[in-house]
Amino acid sequence: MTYQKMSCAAIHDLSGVGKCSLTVALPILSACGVETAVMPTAVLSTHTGGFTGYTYRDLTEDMLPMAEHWKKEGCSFDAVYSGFLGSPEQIGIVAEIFAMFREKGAFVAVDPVMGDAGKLYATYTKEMADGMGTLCRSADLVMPNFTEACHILGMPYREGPYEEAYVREILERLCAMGPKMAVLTGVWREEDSLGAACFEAATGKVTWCMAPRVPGAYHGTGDVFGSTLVAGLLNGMALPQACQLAVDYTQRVIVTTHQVGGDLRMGPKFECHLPWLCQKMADFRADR
Ligand code: PXL
Repeated sequence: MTYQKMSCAAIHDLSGVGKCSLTVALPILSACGVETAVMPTAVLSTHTGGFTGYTYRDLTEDMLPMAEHWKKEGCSFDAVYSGFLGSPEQIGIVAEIFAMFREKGAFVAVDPVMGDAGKLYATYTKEMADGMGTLCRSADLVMPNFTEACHILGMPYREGPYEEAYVREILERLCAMGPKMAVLTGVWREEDSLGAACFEAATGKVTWCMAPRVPGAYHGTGDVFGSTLVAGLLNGMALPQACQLAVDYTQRVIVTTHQVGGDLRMGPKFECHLPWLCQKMADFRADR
């Protein structure tokens, strides 16, 4: 076989129960052929969405020494991908880590995880949310939902349906902050569909990537989407193709999560669809 090296450093928390962040990013990136280094920003017994009494071990102090050690060992990455962060200091540290690996050519992807449905998550203070905005400025790609994008841009949060011009305005404003590419999740015009819209500053083109909507809200699916998007780009897909694949995979995962039911806090049932995703990536690489 021909071996294509693709590598990523994933900077997210590690939540023991309730699949999200690293427990989603690592398996998806690996399944897509991406050699992945992980930097846990904190270790929690569960994620913070709907659980109470969770443990929280902050790893802020370990982050820079970990990155420095990686650098000393000669590590370089095709991408650095950050998500949920645990403290305001971590945001500055992640910016430093971006700078360290960008020098060696890394593409920087930021999912400014901090809220949903118009509200910030329990652990996010206004200071942290503002810091996330600053971090987005140093990214090549940002992928907020509407809650996060509106907070970063200082716009009031609006419920859908969303007009094309409004979605374009948000995407353009995100790229005006610095990133070359922006993806906005939770986009919809008709009740029966849901997806993401992507934008590249170089072409000025907005593409809506949609799939049939499944009722309900599913914790951790933003991380399924983000990891698949990064994996698609690392496999060489153009942004709209990677975005549509991420929407399609996330939608399949949500269908199964919805069908299985039970405690939705346990996270998306993404494992059973990994073979489908692997095949899509393999087909794409074979066609190139
Ligand atoms: O999926 C986002 C996320 C990641 N990590 C932790 C979270 C959340 C959302 O609540 O609590 C710890």
